[in-house]
Amino acid sequence: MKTIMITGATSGFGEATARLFAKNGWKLILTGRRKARLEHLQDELGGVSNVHICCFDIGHRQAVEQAIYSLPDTFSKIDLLLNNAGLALGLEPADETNLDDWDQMVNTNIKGLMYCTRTVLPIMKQLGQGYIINIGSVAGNWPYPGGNVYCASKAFVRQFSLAIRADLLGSGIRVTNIEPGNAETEFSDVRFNQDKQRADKVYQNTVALTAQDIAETIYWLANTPAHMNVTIMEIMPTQQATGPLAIYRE
Ligand code: NDP
Ligand code: 8X3
Repeated sequence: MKTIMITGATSGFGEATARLFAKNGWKLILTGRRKARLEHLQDELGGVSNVHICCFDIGHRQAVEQAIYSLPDTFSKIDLLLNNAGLALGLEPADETNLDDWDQMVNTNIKGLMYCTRTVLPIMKQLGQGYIINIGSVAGNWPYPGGNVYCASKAFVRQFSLAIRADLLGSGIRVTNIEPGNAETEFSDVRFNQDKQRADKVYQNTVALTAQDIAETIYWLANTPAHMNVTIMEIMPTQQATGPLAIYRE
């Protein structure tokens, strides 16, 4: 029985992935800050023998280490780490943004992902195999107004994924960066501080990706042969594309 550790399993991509992998017989380590949601998922997806939950803020290094070092024996062999927890806060131009929001995006999207990776890698190295799937974003490739630190944090995720692959050559450990475009989850509720009307507009009159689309992609990747590494995977809705470069005119 294989084990997947999913950061940010309480909603969106992480929750859909937890459901899909549970359905296919995997054991789950689920993390997030919302304890009630984690407990609900544990009950629903197989109870304590199949689902281990860890409630912590991923930006706190000691909390990450404590959670991983204290895994029960039956969950300690992690086959797949899904570094998914992340968020965007605000869409203001760089000179107007809230520095606390910038700190939180860096702490979660960059530092949290670093801490989980660094803590889990020795386990995989010892096993001589493993798979790290990072959730980047199109925002890491295609900057947009108001994206500032969010875009930069996802560019970090892309380059970090590529760089650790270089370190891991010969280890049997695979690394993929998935870069989704517009997907309907709680992402925009969080970005716009629970302003539902503003969040809903992001998905109005278009067909966005779903959390299930991304979960199925992750499941497909997990089942590719061990000799094959999909390095980068950018996925947009059909109804999304890049725009032209902007020109300011007097
Ligand atoms: P959701 O808001 O639905 O899910 C985000 C998850 O991250 C939640 O489970 C949340 O759990 C967790 N999380 C956020 N901050 C922390 C923290 N400090 N500590 C621990 N967990 C945290 O959004 P998505 O499912 O859409 O987002 C998942 C990932 O996908 C993110 O990295 C996002 O940047 C990325 N992404 C999203 C896209 C989209 O359009 N939706 C497109 C491209 C990438 P909790 O609140 O319980 O802590
Ligand atoms: C989420 C997609 O375009 O809103 O990463 O930044 S976008």
